Amino acid sequence: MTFGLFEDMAPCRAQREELCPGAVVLRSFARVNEDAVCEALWFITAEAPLRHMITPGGFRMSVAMTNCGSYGWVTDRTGYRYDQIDPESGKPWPRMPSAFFNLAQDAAVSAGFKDFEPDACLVNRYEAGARLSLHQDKDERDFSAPIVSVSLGLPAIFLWGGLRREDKAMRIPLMHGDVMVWGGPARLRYHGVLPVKEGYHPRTGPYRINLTFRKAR
Ligand code: MD6
Ligand code: FE
Repeated sequence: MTFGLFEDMAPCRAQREELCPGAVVLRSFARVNEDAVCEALWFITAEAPLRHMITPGGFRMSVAMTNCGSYGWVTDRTGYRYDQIDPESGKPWPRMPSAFFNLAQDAAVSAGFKDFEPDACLVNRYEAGARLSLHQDKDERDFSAPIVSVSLGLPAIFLWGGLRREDKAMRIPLMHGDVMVWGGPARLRYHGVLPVKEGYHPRTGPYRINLTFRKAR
């Protein structure tokens, strides 16, 4: 029997949108524990500050990045790689907070991927105008693990392409708290982010933050 009394206490984890086999958007999934997630974020960026990395082609990325976990994704003139050491500090990346690890694991389970043990979390910060061009995530050793991607703060339009760069991309709006999980047959799909619009979000100020969890090694 329900009395409707606790309706607004229902976990905000209702909607799931299947984009294609292997890819799902879990709307508002990260909002259940957003205090802990946002707090942990400020510890990470204090220890390993966000920075604009340089692509192998010599361009400064408009997205500022840092990492936590055993491995961090980095790019410089020599190429892309996962590294256990933050090249800026010469120290290991900050530990992955349990609020991050648990969120990623819970989202993976909800999407049907059991036993996801992320060892890398890339933190992306978009200011107004920042974008990420179409790419595949293929620097990981093992494509059998999914990727879990958490959106915080300002909204963005996610470009969701196919397995070939020239495949037409769908446009998926991603809001604060939305989590995308993809793996299996979708693991190597092209994707990107359109330039983020100016705005202000109470959690993140003038930024969109994205956390992507991977099994790098
Ligand atoms: C972003 N995300 O949403 C950029 N990659 O800011 C990614 O590039 C990405 O969200 C692989 C899987 C999920 C992602
Ligand atoms: Fe990606």
